[in-house]
Amino acid sequence: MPDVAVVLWHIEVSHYNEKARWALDYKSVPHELRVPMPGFHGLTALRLTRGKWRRLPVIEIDGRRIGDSTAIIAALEEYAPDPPLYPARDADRRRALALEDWFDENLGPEMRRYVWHHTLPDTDVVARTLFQEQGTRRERFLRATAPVARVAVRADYTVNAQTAARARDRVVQAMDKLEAEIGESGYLAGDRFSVADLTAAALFTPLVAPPERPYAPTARVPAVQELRDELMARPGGEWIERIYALHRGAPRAREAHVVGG
Ligand SMILES: N[C@@H](CCC(=O)N[C@@H](CS)C(=O)NCC(=O)O)C(=O)O
Repeated sequence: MPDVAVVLWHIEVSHYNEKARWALDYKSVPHELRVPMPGFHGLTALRLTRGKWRRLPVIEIDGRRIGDSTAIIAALEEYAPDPPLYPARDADRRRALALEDWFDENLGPEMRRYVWHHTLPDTDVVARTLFQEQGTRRERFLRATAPVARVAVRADYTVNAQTAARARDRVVQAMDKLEAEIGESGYLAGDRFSVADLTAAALFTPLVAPPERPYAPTARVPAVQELRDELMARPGGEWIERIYALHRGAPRAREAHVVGG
């Protein structure tokens, strides 16, 4: 058992993992972050959740293990209710949860498809996307397994030229949706920051990359840079930067890298 009440197993660059990290930091919950070796993410999640869930993030709260960023935020909302991420008014809460779900289902997988399709052929950029620190054991492991990992990632997330082209359109459509949904208050649901704003902003990263976003890649391939520039120049890109500047807060975690989960 870990020696802190809350542990998050995560993937640094991942946008779904950023959702969970942001919620923990926003609520000022002291926690520990653990990182499996590349290639062991799924096995770690399966081991932690006794075969129920094969993705990260997975959180441990007082001995309970929960997978999926949406379920993690729901659990944190009970564990540390203040400040809330769910709006108080019923109608606003329903809207916030529906928008969280929409961006989870429609933006998250398409963003990942586009970025991996263009980045996977360049192992140097993959390493600088996944890791802040170069020359580590993790990086050597990644480089040694890159040819197999490329095939596995493409199969796992259905990444190919056709799905990537469609993914680009869908990411742009998600930005259209974001811009259409921002209310007069400047927020997506009600008149204050909520899980809807956190989700939309987090899932556009690290492509749209505000300085407050932890674990931003240190290199990008041209196709990724081009979409990033296009999105950042839009009102929705400015909104994401503003939301990060106003609400991201400083990381509250103790880091503990683990090998093989
Ligand atoms: N809907 C899930 C998606 C989580 C997810 O897709 N995680 C990916 C990273 S973006 C993952 O764990 N990939 C590694 C693997 O499956 O081995 C959530 O919101 O947490």
